[in-house]
Amino acid sequence: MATAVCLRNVIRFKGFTRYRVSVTNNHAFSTVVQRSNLFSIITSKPTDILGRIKGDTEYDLIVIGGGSGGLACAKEAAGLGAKVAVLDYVTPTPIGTKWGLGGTCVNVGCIPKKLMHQAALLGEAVHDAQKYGWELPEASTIKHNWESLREAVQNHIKSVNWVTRVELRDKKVEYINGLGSFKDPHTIETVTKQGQRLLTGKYILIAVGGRPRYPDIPGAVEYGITSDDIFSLDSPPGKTLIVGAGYIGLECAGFLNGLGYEATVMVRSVPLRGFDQQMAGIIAESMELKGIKFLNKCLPTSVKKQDNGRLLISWKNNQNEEFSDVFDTILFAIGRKALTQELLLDNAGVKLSEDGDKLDCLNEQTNIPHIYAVGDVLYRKPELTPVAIQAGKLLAKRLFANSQEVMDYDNVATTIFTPMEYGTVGLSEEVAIQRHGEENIETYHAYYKPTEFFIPQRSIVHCYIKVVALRTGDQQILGMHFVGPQAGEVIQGFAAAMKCNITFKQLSNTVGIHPTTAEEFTRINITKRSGKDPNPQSCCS
Ligand code: FAD
Ligand code: NA7
Repeated sequence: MATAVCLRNVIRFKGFTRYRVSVTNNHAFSTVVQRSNLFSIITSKPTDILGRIKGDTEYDLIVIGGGSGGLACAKEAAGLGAKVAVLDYVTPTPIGTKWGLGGTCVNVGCIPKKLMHQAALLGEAVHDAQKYGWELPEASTIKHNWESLREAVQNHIKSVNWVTRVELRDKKVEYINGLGSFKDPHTIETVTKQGQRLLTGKYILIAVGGRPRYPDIPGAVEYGITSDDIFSLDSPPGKTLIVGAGYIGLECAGFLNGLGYEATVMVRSVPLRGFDQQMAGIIAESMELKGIKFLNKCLPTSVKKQDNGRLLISWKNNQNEEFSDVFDTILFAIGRKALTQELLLDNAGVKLSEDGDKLDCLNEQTNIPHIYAVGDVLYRKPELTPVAIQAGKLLAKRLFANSQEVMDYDNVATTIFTPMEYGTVGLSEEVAIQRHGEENIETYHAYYKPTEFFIPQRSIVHCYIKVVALRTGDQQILGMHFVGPQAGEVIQGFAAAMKCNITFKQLSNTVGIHPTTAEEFTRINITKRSGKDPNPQSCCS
């Protein structure tokens, strides 16, 4: 007797094709066949109430989180023939900001940040342009329009959201707009507009990233905003207090000031703690010179809304002295928490890192062997988009293409897009000294003047580079640091050289490209130890 069957899904994997067919009598035939031998049915298993094969899984991979890491892994895995579902859901911020598919980087991180930074740089360039002969209206009459910038940035983001969805569809990755949590180690529960869904996966990837934290002080959540809100703010931010002097705090302060808003940074300890502190000092100094104020060693104590709508912020310094001032916007950039709480990890037996909300993994594997994690949710790994992407892709290859390659988290380059940008790869000078001893470290340094600064007579005090190397042999380079224009573009190539263990001898033997700022690394020759003046003698010496 012929039985009517419904082809539920098809998985191509390593030369085999698996056809899963369901029949009406609560049984399913899971067939694993060589492509040439289509219907040789090997097993017949009972199904559960949802029609899933008991003991089997619907998806090869379920990814929770459609950001940089999750999407990279999902697309790579699908390309290798795996059946993949991606869940992505954005909980609105306290003031109601929400966004589309793609995660932090695209919507409220790297991309809008870089665009706003560029807008700020253009403001400076307008002034330079006059010196280069452009006949423009009187500089003081040139105004920036926040609404136009916000609209341009948001339009770009929406186009990226759209392209991301199309890409997933093309690659046959199922996108589910729902918040995912564990029901058991192989089952993810989610609620979508269509109702509750249970999905089972052979492998599960946690790629939920993080969200900004708020301090535990009165008024912070009610009246404060974070980087999640700033890029889509309806009205201009006005006079802004940025609490936090990390990567994000300094970048936000930089572009707000560049766009013409009064910006003040409240620093708890030191700016850019964890980065090379000499370079961090140079960045902070250059920002101060541009008019950004710093409130050092201070902590906010409360935020109150006045009748006129402005915000009264109170704070204390490390002497316990109290201060207050009125701002239009208060932006908290005090770090980020990983979004692990909503995952109900206990249901899967996944353990969190010792100090709270992150996942301490070895090669992205959690304590439950089939559950993995990539991106910002990882404990003590760089919180950067390319890191999440690379780890996600390599993981997919290990799971579905027999690859052995693991992610190398060392010597990851990054750039802080402050007005004077800071690009860095490898060790800070202090960590190099800590690890190898001061007597074994040679630090080369130089101030330089970019050619394009000559005509507008821009100051060079903050264009500075530093190379930290071992002292012995050909002097292996341990860290490279660059403050100046286009720092990311400059440091990227040197990051590749660092991966190849570049030595100071090789760097010095590299012929520069003239006239560029990157060539300064090939000309550097003054050691700190020598005490010689690191200021530039001439442009071409
Ligand atoms: P995310 O991109 O955050 O994606 C996680 C996704 O999962 C989100 O969409 C989230 O809503 C969703 N999600 C969470 N929980 C669930 C759940 N339970 N169910 C379903 N979905 C869920 N990095 C750089 O390399 N360069 C930069 O210049 C840079 N600038 C930055 C500027 C700012 C202001 C910020 C905030 C970050 C910046 N970063 C930058 C960091 C970068 O954005 C992150 O490292 C990167 O986005 C991390 O990717 P991810 O995949 O781990 O998580
Ligand atoms: P960071 O780099 O952790 O910086 C957080 C900053 O906020 C830092 O200056 C902290 O000072 C400060 N901070 C932390 N808690 C408080 C409280 N409670 N009050 C006041 N100030 C505080 O986080 P970011 O959000 O800037 O960047 C996170 C990542 O995103 C970054 O690594 C990039 O990769 C992208 P501290 O130095 O701890 O004294």
